[in-house]
Amino acid sequence: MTAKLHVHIVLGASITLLAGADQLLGQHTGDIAVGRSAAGQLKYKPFDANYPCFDPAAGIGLLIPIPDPPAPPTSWRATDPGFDANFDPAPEYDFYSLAYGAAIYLVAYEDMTPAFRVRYGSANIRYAGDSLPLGSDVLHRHVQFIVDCDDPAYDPLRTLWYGTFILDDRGSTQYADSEPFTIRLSIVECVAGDVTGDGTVDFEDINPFVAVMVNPAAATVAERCAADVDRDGYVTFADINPFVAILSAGA
Ligand SMILES: [Ca+2]
Ligand SMILES: [Ca+2]
Repeated sequence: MTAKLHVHIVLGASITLLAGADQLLGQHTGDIAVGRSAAGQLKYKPFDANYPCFDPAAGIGLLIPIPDPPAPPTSWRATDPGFDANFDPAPEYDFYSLAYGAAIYLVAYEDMTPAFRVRYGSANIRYAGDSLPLGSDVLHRHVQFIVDCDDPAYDPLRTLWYGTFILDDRGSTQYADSEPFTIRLSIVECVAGDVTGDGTVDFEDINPFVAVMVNPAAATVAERCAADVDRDGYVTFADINPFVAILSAGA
């Protein structure tokens, strides 16, 4: 009864927000294409179906469990997406290759989600301002994205971790910093809103969605992932409007 009441309130109140919610459905592979604008600001290339690359605005990376024997896993890790400056220029996206002399760093724009870090060699990114080197104008580097299950701040109810970064040129080319961008990684693949897991988002997903929101601990990882429609890692009231937006779009 409570669940049904919630949904009626939501459907009556608002079918708004997040016009781009369906963008977050994509689970892209490939590397992040690193380049610059014509004006000399570092940037990544958006996803292009003809020349696929990983677009942080639309893609979600996949973490895999690393079990230190005996199980359960003590960390989740990914080495994809990597960073690659060797993509072709794409003037239609104002995307151009880096020039000789560039020295590109990945810098945390804000603190990363708890228990999450990025590592390359001995360099770690956890907090705002932390950085690690990506390389030169022809860089192609796969850093490690790590979620530490032994960290006291690790929350097993979370299905997705993220960090917001900028690209910083410390070389002679002196390109301007990129705009901040967020890289998201999930421990499970799912279609946002498809809580029943049958491949479509429809009214049959409403009651399961509400059930996950009311008691996320009782749901499976796949159900929590699907119900986390705004992809911030948790199932909360903030997921209601984006969920309704997907339902409406499919209706
Ligand atoms: Ca479904
Ligand atoms: Ca959420």
